[in-house]
Amino acid sequence: MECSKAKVQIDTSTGKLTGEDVSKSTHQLKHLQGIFEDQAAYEAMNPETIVYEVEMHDKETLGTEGGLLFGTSYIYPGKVGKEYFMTKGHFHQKRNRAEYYWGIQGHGVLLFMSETGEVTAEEVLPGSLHYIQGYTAHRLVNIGEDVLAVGACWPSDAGHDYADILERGFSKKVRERNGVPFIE
Ligand code: PAN
Ligand code: ZN
Repeated sequence: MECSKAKVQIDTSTGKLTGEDVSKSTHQLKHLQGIFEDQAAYEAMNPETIVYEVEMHDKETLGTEGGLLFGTSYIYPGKVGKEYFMTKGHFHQKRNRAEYYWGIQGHGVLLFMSETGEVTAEEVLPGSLHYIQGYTAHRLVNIGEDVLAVGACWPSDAGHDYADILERGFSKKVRERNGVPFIE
């Protein structure tokens, strides 16, 4: 029997995905209107600045029940005012869908928020594993000096609901205070 080579490769030290059905999305400051609290600092920055990128192995069509999606997110180091660069954050559209995250490179914080607004946080480091239960919004924040690379695997029918977070935000922010990150 022939044994074929895998169609996709992951560089386990960086999270980089290459091969078939790999796509990439880039999130610049101009796409993140309303996400950071300091509007004046936001407007003073170059709108082309890349805040984060997501590489995805999307073999399954979005919305396929029973399938999985796999991705690596890269959040770059930086701040808007006192607030560290972060992802938009979302609930899954199908609220009960869970997800795994794991730290690959860099230093970050993963914020979890319940539907009633309670926030908890876990430190993201190379080798940390994070289980995101259903009904829980999630956001990655880079509190380090280098890129934060985080792996993820989630159901292909989970979907992303950004509207809820855009409207009410996360009830806790990750800001720099006296040179150190603070969750408040
Ligand atoms: C991740 C996120 C990724 C980007 O793949 O989609 O980190 O964050 P936002 O989607 O909040 O912009 C995931 O949680 N997928 O479900
Ligand atoms: Zn998710």
